[in-house]
Amino acid sequence: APMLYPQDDRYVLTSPTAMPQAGGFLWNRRMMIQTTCRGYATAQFMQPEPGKYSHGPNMEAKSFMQPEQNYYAHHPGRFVYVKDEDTGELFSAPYEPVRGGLDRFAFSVGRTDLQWTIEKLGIRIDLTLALPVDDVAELWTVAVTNLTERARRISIYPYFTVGYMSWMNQSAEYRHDLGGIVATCITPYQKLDDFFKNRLLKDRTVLLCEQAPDAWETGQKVFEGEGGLHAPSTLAPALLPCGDARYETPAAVVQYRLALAPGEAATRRLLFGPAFDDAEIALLRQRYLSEEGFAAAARDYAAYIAEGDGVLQIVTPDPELDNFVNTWLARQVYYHGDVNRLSTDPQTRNYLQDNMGMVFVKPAAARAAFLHALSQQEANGAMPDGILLFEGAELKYINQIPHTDHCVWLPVCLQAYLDETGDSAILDVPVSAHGGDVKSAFERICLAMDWLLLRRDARGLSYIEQGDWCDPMNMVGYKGRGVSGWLTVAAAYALNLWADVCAARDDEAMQARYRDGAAAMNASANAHLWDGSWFARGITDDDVKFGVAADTEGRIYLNPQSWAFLSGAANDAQRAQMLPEIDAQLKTPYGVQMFAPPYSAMREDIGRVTQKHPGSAENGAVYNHAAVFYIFSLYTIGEADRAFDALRKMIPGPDLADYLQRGQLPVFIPNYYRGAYHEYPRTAGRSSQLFNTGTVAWVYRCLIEGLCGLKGDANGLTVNPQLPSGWPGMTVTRRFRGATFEVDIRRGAVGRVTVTCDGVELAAARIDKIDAGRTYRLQVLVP
Ligand code: CEZ
Repeated sequence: APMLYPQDDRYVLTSPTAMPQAGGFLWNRRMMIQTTCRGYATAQFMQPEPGKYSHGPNMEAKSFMQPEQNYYAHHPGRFVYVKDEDTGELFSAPYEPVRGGLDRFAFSVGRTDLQWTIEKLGIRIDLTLALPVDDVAELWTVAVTNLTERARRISIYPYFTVGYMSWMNQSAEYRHDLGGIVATCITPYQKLDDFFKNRLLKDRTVLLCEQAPDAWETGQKVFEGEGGLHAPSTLAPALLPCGDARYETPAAVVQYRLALAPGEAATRRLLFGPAFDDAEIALLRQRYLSEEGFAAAARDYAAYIAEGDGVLQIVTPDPELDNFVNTWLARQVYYHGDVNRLSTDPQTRNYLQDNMGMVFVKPAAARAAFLHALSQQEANGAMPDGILLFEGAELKYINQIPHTDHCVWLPVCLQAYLDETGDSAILDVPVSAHGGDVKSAFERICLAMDWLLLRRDARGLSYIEQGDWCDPMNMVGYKGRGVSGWLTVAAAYALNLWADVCAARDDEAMQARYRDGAAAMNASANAHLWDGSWFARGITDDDVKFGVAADTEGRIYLNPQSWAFLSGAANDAQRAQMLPEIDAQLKTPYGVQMFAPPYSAMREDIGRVTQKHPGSAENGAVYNHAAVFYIFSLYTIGEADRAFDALRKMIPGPDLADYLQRGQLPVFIPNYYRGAYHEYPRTAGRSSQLFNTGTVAWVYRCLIEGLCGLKGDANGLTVNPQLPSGWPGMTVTRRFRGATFEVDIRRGAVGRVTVTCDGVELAAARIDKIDAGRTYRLQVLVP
């Protein structure tokens, strides 16, 4: 069997060692869990700030989700040790902590659960992890099957990491009354205020067992003994010691002794997660911990995930692309839009772009989010760095650093909403901000555009302060003079989009104001940033232009080029110069790098980005968010082949060498693949494994508007597919404004796109006055 293959709507990996970091993720409205194929797990839940219930072995720092995290023996995980009681032989599922040769290994990632099948010593272990919709709980099913012709006596020991919970107070014991292990802590704090804030935190971690175990252990050190996690000392005797933990690091491990006839199977269900008190623990148990409870949770969860199905299904000559688009892409878009990356103060640009994705999944949620964001606009038109989602939420981490791009995303993201829904009424919704100042959404966005026009230097270029889209570009303009080349053309693009909206409202004056503003910014970009064959990235506080041919590092950046295509700053002759430079300097087999060459040392006039490891993250990785801006821009200038080539490279595979190099399953798009293709070829292409990324909303837009060319506008659906030149055709099912479009796209001997709708050839390549509920059959011929 191949090492990696799709099976229905799942992906299966049959080696625990070929791609050790590869994993999958599940989420619900309150939590997220990412597990690797080998059993390590990272889980977070909202209360409402992100918290943990399964910890590392030492005090952990709190941070946002990070790329390329390492796993080690004591990393939090979910494991099941299996002991043959007759021979004493031991293995563990899914692979860690015992490791060693398994007879069979299959890690199967589904849209609604994660499964493993492991065989060794004639015993099969099937593990399933599922989540409910509205509670923080992992629902685990452990099935054990005797594959041999003889009766077997075995013990299984689910071992779930609790880890170092708190330096103030931590303990654990088995609670017969609740039917499981309960570890308890006090979230550590020092400020008096935190006492009052922390009172409602879920400071317990529980492992509840449907059937009472034969034995258990709750102390991490005792459990391991001198054997360590590879061969815990307490597994040798017949029974675990059944000890408690008193200001000792807790562990949750239970033992079931099973006597299995030939072919016989046994199933154990477990619930793992945080809880506030005994009453909540009892409730979780009652709600979920039974065959019916698990089945009901699975049904509800499947319905929840199905709400995120999106509006697009494709059949193309590239089945792996189809699989990703049809099974996984909308799911990742929905994850972003529904839980906002598990933060209470998403960065404004992330919030707006994640909700741009929601336009295709739950447009009503996108609408509410855009209005919510506008309600936090500042009096002068600026948008704050983050959008607070809960009463009492605070701007944290990067949101305490002034970035100047947030206003740009308003028209950019709203455009997708207007095209998809035609709901121009959103513009007239009154939005109250900063304590009662009421203005319509339209007026608020005009204010934001005015702010962009104002925050420019004498040359007409946009100030960057301590960052723009690029968070760590924090020292270009911290003295107050530096400007961003990308932001200048991005603002021009935003202004042009907004001028279109003004035009559609017959607001001639405002249209002219923003059209002129855009033209002025494009002119400034050309006057001060055009560097011969491409646009510079910016000009520092000390008047040094960077991202230019004279630079040995950071010579050409992708973002200013992409957005110059979008804004119209680049004319035809410039485009013809820029595209080959991008091909030559930025293209890699894993996608287009966000700049090159990467910085090898700090540039104090650029900032923190230059201190990241060369080829990682913003320091010249294939940063997919930047790559997808490029792809989107290519579709707007009719560069279908370049666009598709870069788009296809966002998805791992389909050949084995590519999978192994990226180390990731094709079930999500990560925020980056390592770049530094020429400097560090050994690591180039490696996935960050981080599935938080603004990329996916744009990938969706690229498919809708570019590849399939089935974009809405005020009156209906426009048809303009942009197939890569090697394709004879494709078919698309597109839901749009309540109707379904079955679209067959073929190449034909035509001079322009021609559309036949239910047998009738249309005068123009568009469908107006759409009937909700109707199914349209379109035959599309493209040149
Ligand atoms: O965050 C992303 C941001 O969420 O980086 C993008 C930015 O546009 C997104 O809004 C580009 O900078 O601070 C840092 O150095 C990190 O690089 C984070 O800002 C980065 C993380 O990868 C997101 O998880």
